[in-house]
Amino acid sequence: MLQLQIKYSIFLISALFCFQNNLAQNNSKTDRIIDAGWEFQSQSEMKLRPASVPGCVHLDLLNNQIINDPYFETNEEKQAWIEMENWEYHNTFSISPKEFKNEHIELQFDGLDTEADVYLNDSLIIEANNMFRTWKLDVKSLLLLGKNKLLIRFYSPVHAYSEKLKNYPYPLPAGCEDVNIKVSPFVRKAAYHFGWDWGPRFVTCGIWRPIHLSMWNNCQINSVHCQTISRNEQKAKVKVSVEIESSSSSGTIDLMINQHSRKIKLKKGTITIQDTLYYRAEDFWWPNGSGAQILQNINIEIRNNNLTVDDYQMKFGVRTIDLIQKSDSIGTSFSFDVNGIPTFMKGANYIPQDLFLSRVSPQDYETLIMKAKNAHFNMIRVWGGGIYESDYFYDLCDKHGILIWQDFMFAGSMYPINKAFTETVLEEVSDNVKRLRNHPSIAIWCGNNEIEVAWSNWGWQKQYGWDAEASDQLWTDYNTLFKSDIPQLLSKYAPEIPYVSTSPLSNWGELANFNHSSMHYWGVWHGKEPFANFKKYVPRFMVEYGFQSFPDSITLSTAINSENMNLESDAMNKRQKSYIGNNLITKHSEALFGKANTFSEYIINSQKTQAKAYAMAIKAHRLRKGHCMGTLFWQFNDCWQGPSWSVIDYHKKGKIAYQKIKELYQPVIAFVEIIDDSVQVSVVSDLLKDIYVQLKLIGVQNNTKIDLWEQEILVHANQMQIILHEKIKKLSTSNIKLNQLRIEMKTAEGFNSSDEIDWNQ
Ligand code: BMA
Repeated sequence: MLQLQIKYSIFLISALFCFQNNLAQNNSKTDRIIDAGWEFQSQSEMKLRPASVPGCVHLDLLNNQIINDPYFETNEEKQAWIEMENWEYHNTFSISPKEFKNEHIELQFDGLDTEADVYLNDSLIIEANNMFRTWKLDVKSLLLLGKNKLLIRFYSPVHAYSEKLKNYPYPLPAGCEDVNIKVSPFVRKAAYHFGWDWGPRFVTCGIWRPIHLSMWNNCQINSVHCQTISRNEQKAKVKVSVEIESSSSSGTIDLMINQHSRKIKLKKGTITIQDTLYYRAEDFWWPNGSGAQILQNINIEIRNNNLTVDDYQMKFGVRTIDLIQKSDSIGTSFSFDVNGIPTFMKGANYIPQDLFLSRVSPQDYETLIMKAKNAHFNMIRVWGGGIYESDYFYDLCDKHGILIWQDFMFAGSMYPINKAFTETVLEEVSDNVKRLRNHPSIAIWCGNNEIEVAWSNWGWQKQYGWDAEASDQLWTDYNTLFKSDIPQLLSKYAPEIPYVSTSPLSNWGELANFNHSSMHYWGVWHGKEPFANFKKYVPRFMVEYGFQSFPDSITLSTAINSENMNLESDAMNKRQKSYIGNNLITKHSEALFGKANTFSEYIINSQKTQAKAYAMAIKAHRLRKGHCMGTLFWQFNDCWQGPSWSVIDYHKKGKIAYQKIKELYQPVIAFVEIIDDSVQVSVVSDLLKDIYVQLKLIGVQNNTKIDLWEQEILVHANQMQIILHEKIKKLSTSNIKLNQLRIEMKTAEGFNSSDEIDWNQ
């Protein structure tokens, strides 16, 4: 009897187990984030305190009142000790019996900054060495039912890499790092954390992006790739590729791609399934100013017996993008065709919004991208000394039509390229390319910032004492990574998006170079050339140029005590990170607006001076539309309260130049120039349709205005047109000596502009 009872109980238990196991098998994939309950400590103090995840050690120290605001006064230097410590992050999380039944339980770390060992229940599971990578592994065999321990130990990159640095055969240029032991080229960590010429040095560390625990059975969607593979004026063809990972070698599943269902035979490993979707021209995605930003829903689902196993939703923009680099009568073009239309790019260079990235809020992203959209940007460059931005950033760019020039994260340095370095970099590239490639905003990948131009023009070989052999080795390694390994990976994962190995491709040293390709023109600022040179040096595509100004006094006062609100104070002086210093700002602003009586006046004059510089440059670039097909000024935003080339300060306040740029980037705009003794009026249109504009030319003599000429003109789509070229004597009957000429433009669509030029003849 007892035996029978035991048998019966065993049958019941195993039936229940089978039933539960089946349930687990049929369960859809679940994902939870391990964000609560974290604590941190330094290895030298060993005292646990509450921590925030995602976050970083500086913010945790701040929240625990161990340190004061890192951005305040000269706290940057007082807090340098933080980068010399190792920091531990501890947590426990629990696994329920139901969760434990899943076939696969994976831990995924979206971002660990940077050099870190990860322990799960005292087993070392990951040795992380790259802030930009996603680390994922199946930890089912290490998990315990109930409580599990997670420990992440972050090592000071300075300590971790100084040995490697010592053993490396050659000294390496290291961005803007300004300390004795320069480890930044060795660490795959945001270069600006080590200091840049617009921001402080805070070599922070921590869990900067979420940690997921995801559980699945049988199979899951690994990645999706959507690409517009062909397009004509009527329609476009989109290829959707879905990579499925399966742990079972038999059985079938249903794969749904936008309601289109098909049966898939499972096999162990990964399989890729493709589908084709067709869209009409009305559904195309366009950049801001060229048309609407229509996003298509792409829904992918795996089903087993009518139950969802895994699903994936995204928004996709149907568009093609081509980078045109052709030899022509003057040199080499550099321009983008979007949906086959040559598109003049207007925008700026973007830097990370903070040194401590977890405190950049969705609201911060929205404010900045809306400011870009409202100022008629259609392109932003995510610069290589920062980070691959958050998904939300690219979602907003998709939604508002801002194309992205995406650098890979390398800037102004040479790297210790060897097998291990290349391996982690290629993982980083594939993680980020797979994450970003479906965004219609991604227009171009660029290998790095300024390495080729520096190699050929900045005298590195002499400065770092490399002999021929060293130079040869470094250059070969560079070429292997940026001209072979990375493009090879891109041709596999995102062949539809153009790639250039570096920016710029041409150097500003010689006038003839402006007929070739992409350019960073730093003659004004680093070369201390006059503003008028912006007019002289117009490239085929301007990726960087700029002039500094100070942020507003309210913004500065959040970091500087009132008694130090002057140029001479240590606190203010140490905010100026460019070797050029404040003197150049003072020189130009005094020449234009006179000596400032107060510091507030100095700030305003610096901003007016910057606005003038940017206006001169943008006018010159737009007037040469055709020759020049893009203008991206340096820089859009700030990462702290300090003087910089930005037009939006750390607290998101627009500087005077922001307003000016908003006017200058309008889709249609009129400009006046004086060429010899003639007045020339031109209209530039980036619109894709013809439009009538009303133009009025006015002469100004002190406070008196004289109407000189007026006309309504049909301006052709996407062109620069010279409307008037006339000797001033023919336009003005009066003998009054004019001080200024002004062209005013109005359109029925609400575009208004006015441009003026001093008349000294
Ligand atoms: C550019 C950028 C940055 C720098 C800026 C100003 O070349 O790439 O490296 O902040 O110059 O010097």
